[in-house]
Amino acid sequence: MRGAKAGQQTKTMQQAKTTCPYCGVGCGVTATVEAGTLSAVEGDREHPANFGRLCVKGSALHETLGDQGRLIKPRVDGEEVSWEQALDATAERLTTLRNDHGHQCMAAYLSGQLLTEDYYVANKLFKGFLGTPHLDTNSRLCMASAVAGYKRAFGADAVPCNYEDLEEAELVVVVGSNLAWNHPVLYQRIKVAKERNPLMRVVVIDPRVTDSCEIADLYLGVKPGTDAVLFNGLLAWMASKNKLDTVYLERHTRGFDDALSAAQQSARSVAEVAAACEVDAERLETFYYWFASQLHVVTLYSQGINQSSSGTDKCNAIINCHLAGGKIGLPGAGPFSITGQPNAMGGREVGGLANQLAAHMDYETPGARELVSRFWATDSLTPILPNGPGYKAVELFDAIERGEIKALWVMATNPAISLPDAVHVRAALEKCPLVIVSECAADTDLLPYADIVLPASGWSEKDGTVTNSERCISRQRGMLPPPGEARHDWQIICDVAKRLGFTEAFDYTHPSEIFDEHARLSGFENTATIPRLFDISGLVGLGRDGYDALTPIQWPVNAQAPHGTARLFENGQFATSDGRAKLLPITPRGPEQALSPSYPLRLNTGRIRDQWHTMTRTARAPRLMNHRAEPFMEIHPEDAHAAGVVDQGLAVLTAAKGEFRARVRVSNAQRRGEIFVPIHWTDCFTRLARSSALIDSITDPLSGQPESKHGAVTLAPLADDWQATLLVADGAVESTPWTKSAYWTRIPMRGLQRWQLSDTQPMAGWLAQLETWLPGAVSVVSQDSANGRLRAACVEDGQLRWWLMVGPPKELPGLAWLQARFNEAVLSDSHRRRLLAGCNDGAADTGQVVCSCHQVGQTAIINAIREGDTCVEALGARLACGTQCGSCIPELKSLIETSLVEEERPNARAKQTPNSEVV
Ligand SMILES: Nc1nc2c(c(=O)[nH]1)N[C@H]1C(S)=C(S)[C@@H](COP(=O)(O)OP(=O)(O)OC[C@H]3O[C@@H](n4cnc5c(=O)[nH]c(N)nc54)[C@H](O)[C@@H]3O)O[C@H]1N2
Ligand SMILES: Nc1nc2c(c(=O)[nH]1)N[C@H]1C(S)=C(S)[C@@H](COP(=O)(O)OP(=O)(O)OC[C@H]3O[C@@H](n4cnc5c(=O)[nH]c(N)nc54)[C@H](O)[C@@H]3O)O[C@H]1N2
Ligand code: SF4
Ligand SMILES: [Mo]
Repeated sequence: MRGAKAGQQTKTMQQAKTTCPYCGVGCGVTATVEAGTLSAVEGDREHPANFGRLCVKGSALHETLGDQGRLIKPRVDGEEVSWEQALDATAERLTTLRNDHGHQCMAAYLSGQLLTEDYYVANKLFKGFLGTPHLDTNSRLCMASAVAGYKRAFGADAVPCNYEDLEEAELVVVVGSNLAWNHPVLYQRIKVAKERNPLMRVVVIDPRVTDSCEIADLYLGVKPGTDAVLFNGLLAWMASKNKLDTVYLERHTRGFDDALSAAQQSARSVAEVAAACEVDAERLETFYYWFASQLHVVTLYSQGINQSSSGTDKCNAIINCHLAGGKIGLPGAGPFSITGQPNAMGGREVGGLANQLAAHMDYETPGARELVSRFWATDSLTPILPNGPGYKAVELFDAIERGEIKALWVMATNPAISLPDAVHVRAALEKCPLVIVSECAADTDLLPYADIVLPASGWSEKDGTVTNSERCISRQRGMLPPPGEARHDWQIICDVAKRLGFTEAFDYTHPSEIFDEHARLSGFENTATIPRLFDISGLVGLGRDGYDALTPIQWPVNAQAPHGTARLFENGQFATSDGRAKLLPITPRGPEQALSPSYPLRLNTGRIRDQWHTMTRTARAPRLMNHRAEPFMEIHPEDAHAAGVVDQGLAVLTAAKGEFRARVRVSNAQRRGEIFVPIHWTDCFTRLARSSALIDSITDPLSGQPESKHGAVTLAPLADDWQATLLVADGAVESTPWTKSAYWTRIPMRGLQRWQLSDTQPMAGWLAQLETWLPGAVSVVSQDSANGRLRAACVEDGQLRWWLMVGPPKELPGLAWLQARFNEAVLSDSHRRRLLAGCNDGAADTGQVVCSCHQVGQTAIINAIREGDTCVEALGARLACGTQCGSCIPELKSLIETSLVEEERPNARAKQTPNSEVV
């Protein structure tokens, strides 16, 4: 077993410390391996990101593993081939295209989910040795505006703060982030800090009332896209109330006068800002007062700020306020961009964005190209390195569409889903002469476009490092062998590089050697001529043992800071040429995707608590499917009413270029005129519920980040003649003809798949239809034709093969009982008799799962509340909900409040959270 050094070992059980592969919090995980499987995970108590905590996704990691559903063999043109053949084909086709069309016809599209070592060699191969600048990453969709904002203000892509700052702050401003769902462990840390320090305040700024509002002292439900006005307003207010840190401004910054005058122009008074942002003026001024009167303020921001056509400006509007108040470079203070992916930061460090070169150097810095070329020894190549930046993600796919880019290698991301205007992206992929895809999962929306498919190892198999949101480098450790013939990404890249003739430069035998080179480059000629903040030269020469034993450490790590650096800019010195931070004049701009009479509703897209991106991993843990089982759209009651759609009914959103079908959730958490949809569902799981099909490919002119939060759509009911739920045992059928229905979604469960179906066409005869859909005779059936209801099931050789209910899903029994029957070797007679009822006599449906850790449903919780358990602790004592990872606590509180309010006012439906009315 590799990498198990950092843990205790017994004969049959081994433990290793590794890092969670999901969000940018970067929690330490202690994994237990028994008899060749990873049997359990727990939070690493010593890891500085989480000190033992894990969220629901992290704590289900071991349930997402296993060989099933994994890519295990390379493929070329649809045929399974040996690695030799696949690698030869990759190298030969790249060489032919390069000979015919030049270096710049080749491109790579990488991901913040690669390890730093994978990233480093990919960047080195494409920019260094293939001489093409067109290597970009999905971090473009995620962090590009934050990067550009930091670079403009500080002269480097450097996150000033750390997680302790969130605990030490007197005020935490959470803007454009649903921390409770997307960075749950950080959220928990802030919550605990707030309990310890009653003076600490939290402000949440988000158009939606999210679960993060649970800890909010003040909530500002802004009009989408108005954050720059709001922060310009703050700067102008601070100036007018003499709340500036004039000494700090004078000593450590420049650009203040211009920034202030731009702010004053766009934000003439609190009333004007409040009107523009559609928030209550008094509450807005309360926020301004709190911000201005505290020194220890952290503003934490994420995709509600970044994913905008003016995202960079929004970042700088926030940073301006911190600089103007001197709220930076101190414990508990600073503008803190929280990264999304586990290694978004590592990608930025190696230079994975198309406008970067390597190791925090870009093309604009005089001498940087030559420096990198010297280090990589590419001086004999032509060109020694590309001359200037390459295409950013959206531009890259435009260039493919134009026929300019002929070869694309995609690693660990799914542009067919996550890039805006998915239809256009798919057309480009279709056209591209050579698409190479390195991937772990056997079934994704991208794989059908691949000419060459390369099976990659995944989490728990691969070895390397990742950097989290607070610049902390941690090890991911390989504990299991990759399934089938899957190989590590770095190996695949190096094997191709060697076939292309670059043997010496890619002759690594272990990721520790790549890390060593990366660390050396960061320190290489890192002097006054081309100084870089990103310097981990202190980690050079670890050797394999030192690398395997590496404990979490924050960069810079060098001679001056051998133990790492907790906080940047403490001395007021920035990475600009004059050492001063820059304030920028910001002229706010609204979303570019315009609303119109045809598309009058604002579309917001984002994440849900228990799923990760395109669900290739989280959907493998059935319990993570229960919190939100189907694709949905969240709609304000009045918009639902106006469009004639009902809660739990089906509806369709249409945008200029795409369509989205999903179940309706009517919710007061939404503002009027705005709809929220999740980003997670793909064609592998549902019909037409890809959020990116509704988003136009409009980007921020500076960062190239798409405006994914601000689409324009129209809403209509999805007519249905019937609705049905079909449960099918895994392996029971070879084809799924019911996917011709107008609506279908597949929900993986343990040992079976659940399908929710609906169609506009009447079903002539269900029993006849079943014969064409499913093999095996119907074993039990009950029919109520007058009401269009039917239940049927098939038992073969004592095993339950499928189960069907025609009728609205709200009539479904709790599915846990049925799931257990599907997993029974031989069905007993008494169970067989109850099949159609779908439950044990008297066993009640526990409702939609709220607590994923303990699988506690909403109905059970509401019943307990009605019986007097009216606090989270009491519910936990009775049902165990909320007692493990704590992610469901906001929802529990909300259920308590709603149930109590409903008891007082039977028709009240408003979601109540502290201070959370939409203002
Ligand atoms: N469970 C889960 N966690 C994840 C992920 C996941 O897939 N699932 N993905 C990870 C990744 S890669 C990322 S990038 C992060 C993202 O983390 P977040 O940024 O927290 O995620 P989102 O849900 O995309 O959007 C955040 C919030 O921005 C709000 N918003 C939309 N428009 C505006 C606006 O104009 N102004 C303001 N102030 N707010 C607005 C949305 O309503 C939403 O609540 O999450 C990471 N963590
Ligand atoms: N509308 C809309 N679109 C968005 C967003 C939004 O908020 N709204 N958010 C954007 C953001 S912030 C992000 S980060 C992106 C995320 O979007 P993507 O990056 O496209 O989504 P993932 O599902 O994370 O894709 C990762 C793929 O890599 C595979 N994989 C996992 N580990 C490995 C590995 O080690 N090696 C290899 N080779 N493959 C691996 C997984 O199986 C999966 O198929 O979506 C962006 N798109
Ligand atoms: S908070 Fe993020 S890093 Fe931590 S366990 Fe959850 S998903 Fe993993
Ligand atoms: Mo992201």
